[in-house]
Amino acid sequence: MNQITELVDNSFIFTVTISVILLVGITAAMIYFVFRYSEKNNPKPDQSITGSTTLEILWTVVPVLLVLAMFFYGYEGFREMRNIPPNAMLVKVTGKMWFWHFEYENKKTSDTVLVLPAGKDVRFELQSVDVIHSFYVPAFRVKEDCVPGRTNHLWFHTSTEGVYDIECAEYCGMNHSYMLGKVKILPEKEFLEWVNKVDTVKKSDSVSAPPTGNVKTDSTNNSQVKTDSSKTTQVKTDSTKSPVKKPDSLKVNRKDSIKKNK
Ligand SMILES: [Cu+2]
Repeated sequence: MNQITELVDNSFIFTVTISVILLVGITAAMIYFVFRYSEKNNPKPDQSITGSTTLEILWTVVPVLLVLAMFFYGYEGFREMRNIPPNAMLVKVTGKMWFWHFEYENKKTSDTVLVLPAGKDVRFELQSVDVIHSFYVPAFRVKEDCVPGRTNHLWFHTSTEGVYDIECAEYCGMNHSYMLGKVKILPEKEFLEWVNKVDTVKKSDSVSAPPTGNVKTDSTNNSQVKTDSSKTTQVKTDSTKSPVKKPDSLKVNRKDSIKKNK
């Protein structure tokens, strides 16, 4: 169950429902009044209504209650987003003009594609090396700025396997609109194979030190995930024998994007 998604959706549906009811109600009342109290129908204005304390109280109290209810639902979601589970696995996210760089706890790195295990809590430390970016994963209803010189935090629960979009939600220069990425959620076993595999492909513009030690996805569940040194032999050094397909096919070709942009 993804609590954040549910809370954000509830808050959104609640606010939109109230807004639609008010929009329809106010528009209908306006149209009715235009005809009912037109000069043509009422040549002599009715002076009998001078004020109504009941109405004054009503149209003050009702909107205040509605706004408080919207705040309450919004706050519920916000509180959940700030309440990072202590056992969550860590991924460092760096925004860079114009791509996303991810670093796992064992120093494994990945550009553009964020690979995660299914059914886990993952927390992110967000940073930027140049300008303000905003790490946005619509499927999980989370968005947080990456600000140079400070670290922001974010977390979500990776419910089911699949591929989801990552976007930059803060205008950050010429290729902002191409600053896209993917979250690729794999079964835990496949994820561990991927994350503990040594990168042999050197990337020119990123830090690509080989992984050091195995990543654990849950400090309480040790059934599959091990952190003890006896298992470090699992770290693969032979890239030719890897059964796991590198997720490079998902990479956004930035050069192509730039060309298309011209
Ligand atoms: Cu950006």
